[in-house]
Amino acid sequence: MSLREKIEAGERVSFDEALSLYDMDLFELGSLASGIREKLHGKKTYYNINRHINPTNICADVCKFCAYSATRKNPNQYTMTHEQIMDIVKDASARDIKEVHIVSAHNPNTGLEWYLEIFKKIKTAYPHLHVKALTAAEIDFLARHYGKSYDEILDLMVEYGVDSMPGGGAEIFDEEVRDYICKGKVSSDGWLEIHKKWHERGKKSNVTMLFGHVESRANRIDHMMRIRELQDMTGGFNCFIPLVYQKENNYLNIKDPITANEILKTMAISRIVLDNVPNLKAYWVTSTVGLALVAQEFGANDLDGTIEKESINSAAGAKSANGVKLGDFTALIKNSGFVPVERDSLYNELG
Ligand code: V47
Repeated sequence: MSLREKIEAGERVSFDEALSLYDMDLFELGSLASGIREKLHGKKTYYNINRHINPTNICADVCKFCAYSATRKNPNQYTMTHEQIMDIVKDASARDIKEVHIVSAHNPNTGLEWYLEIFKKIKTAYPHLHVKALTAAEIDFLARHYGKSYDEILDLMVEYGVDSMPGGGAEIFDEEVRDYICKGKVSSDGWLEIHKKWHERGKKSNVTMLFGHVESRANRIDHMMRIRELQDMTGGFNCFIPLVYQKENNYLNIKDPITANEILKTMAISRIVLDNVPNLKAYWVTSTVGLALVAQEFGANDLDGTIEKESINSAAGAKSANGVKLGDFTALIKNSGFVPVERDSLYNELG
């Protein structure tokens, strides 16, 4: 049986087979990934009406790829008050958002309650809003800084109203690359352990991969394999999100940006390898809207959402600072031959 036939038959691919897929013709790979996407989701492309909030950019960590942290190249430090955050939520909820996605830097000065009270205040005032908050990197930081275990922080998150966890902070699991790009941050095992514990509480999360910097193709496949292994155990990942590295204003100094061909191949391969993760998100913020639309032909069935305001990736050069208008978003999906379907944060269809 050829590798193509094996994939078409729905059989699982090995590490070596996955790596060899990079040698396949782009369009052949696209048709294989599309076949899987169609079986799972038909022509539907999901989106979510959401608001990103990044409450502080003061960070105890020093990731080389980050342009957002004020302790790196960004001179404009800020920490929002809860009142400022609630004003943002009030304003956004008037536009019928369904989710707030809250990711902060690792601020050592606010106290643990500052992080947690945000969630309780939002859930008390807007119980219908889904709070997606705290990456495993933040959880690891809070646990270490405040002398708590992962379990204690995760229990507090549940108590204060966090509904699901975003997939940030995964970067690349390979320890050598990780040491180079984000030494000192949550380890790969720590990241996976936190998500495992979250899933064991009956909760869902996402998982990202930051690619297009110093990592090799083998590093990407290794990253996907570690996700697949955990997902076999817990089934708690809703969505895989490959994040394309943005090169401005940071310390990685990558001269050659990754090509569109390599991005689409990586998307398609992830759709094939991650046979147990239901959704593949083309995050338009880092891929550009245009390439995210093309990625629908390479396995992606989710384009995230309107976002409204985005600070982390736009600091590094992405054109996402002001989100995208809902009408434009759905029209673009339709015009590319797919069916836009609004979803909630747990992938239930709305409407
Ligand atoms: O973890 C930081 C990444 C992530 C850069 O779960 C960069 O639904 C590219 O995780 N170039 C935060 N990426 C964003 C994130 C996310 C986004 C959308 C949806 C979800 C979800 C999660 O941004 C960080 C880091 O990997 N990042 N700097 C950069 N220069």
